Amino acid sequence: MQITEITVRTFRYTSYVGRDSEGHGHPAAPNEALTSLLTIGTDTGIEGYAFGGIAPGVLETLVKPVLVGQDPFYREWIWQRLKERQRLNMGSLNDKVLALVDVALWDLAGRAVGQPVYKLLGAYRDKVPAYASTMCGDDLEGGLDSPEAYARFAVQCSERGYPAFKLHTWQPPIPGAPDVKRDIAACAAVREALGPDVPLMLDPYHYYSREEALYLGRELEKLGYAWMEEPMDEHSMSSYVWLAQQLDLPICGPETVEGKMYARAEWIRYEAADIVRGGIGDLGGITPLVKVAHLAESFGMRMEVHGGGAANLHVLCAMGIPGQFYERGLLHPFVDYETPQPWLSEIDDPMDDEGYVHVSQRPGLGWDIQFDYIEENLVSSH
Ligand code: XYH
Ligand code: MG
Repeated sequence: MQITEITVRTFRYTSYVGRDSEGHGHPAAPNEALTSLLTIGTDTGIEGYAFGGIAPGVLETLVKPVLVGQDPFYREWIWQRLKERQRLNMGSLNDKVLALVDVALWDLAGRAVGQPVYKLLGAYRDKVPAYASTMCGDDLEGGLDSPEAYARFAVQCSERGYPAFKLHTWQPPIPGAPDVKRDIAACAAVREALGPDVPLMLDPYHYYSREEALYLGRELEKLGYAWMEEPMDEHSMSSYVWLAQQLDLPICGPETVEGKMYARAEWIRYEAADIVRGGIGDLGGITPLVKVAHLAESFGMRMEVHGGGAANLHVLCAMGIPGQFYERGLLHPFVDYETPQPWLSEIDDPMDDEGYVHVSQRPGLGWDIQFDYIEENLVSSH
């Protein structure tokens, strides 16, 4: 089998989410948005898919020269070649591009052999407990505009079946943010509402000072929280070493710092975090995410995968480390999370009443793609 073509189709859809000036998502009036489908085609007619786009220049000059003509089952070889090309092309060949290519190659492999990806990785389970991961706080009446609003939404999520809950609290440009005392007020309200035994986590403003992060950590210890993630700039690993040394509360990270599995090896080596973190978008695909899972396991550490979606879910179903959650979200009282996007027949992460997300048994990553919708709403292709 040989890779013969790689295409990107960009198409329109109606979104109910808007982005603030910092890029955080919030509920919004219906608005036209664009997304893309990457397709890797082969000489056998079998294709692999990933949702996202690669700019034409990057695709032509940096991606196709590595992939076209290659056996698509040589995923490790392809991933290593693309990673090496990043050194002088990081502005364009970023980890998100590597992730798209790698995910599409894993999807292709599953479709070729008629198996879901988690079984190609070495299945461990078919379902994963989820936590409700909120959108960042806002100033919308009835939204996530107060500690009481978070508490109300936490109860709603608990009644839906979620066994755990993570707050993303208020971030700039929301007025009054960032504010550690307001963050803790929201965390305390949620603990009060859900009782003492529900696993709760905080993911606050990502640029607090050491002192502010320490204050948050000590208050979360009093509230019995399960972990805190990314309270400071993750480029300062020494700040996390300092923080982790002073807290019993587990610190979960890194999430967004560059460096793939190498950065996580250094965070583990220097004890900057107690729980390892990363997702396919942060690391550059399924291939490196599995590397990090095995790295964490080798140090007796848990790993909490960043973000939802089919690719992260398939890796979670092939991880032998106990105790991971699936991050389901980002959720909000005003946002309908359960209805699939019009280009898929079902959502990636159906959750039962006990709060378990079930992985698809369809080949590849399980997407039943509605190609008619994509063609009818096509904006461009390259
Ligand atoms: O919107 O800043 C944010 C969140 O941090 C989001 O990017 C991400 O989903 C996350 O942190 N998940 O844990
Ligand atoms: Mg996070």
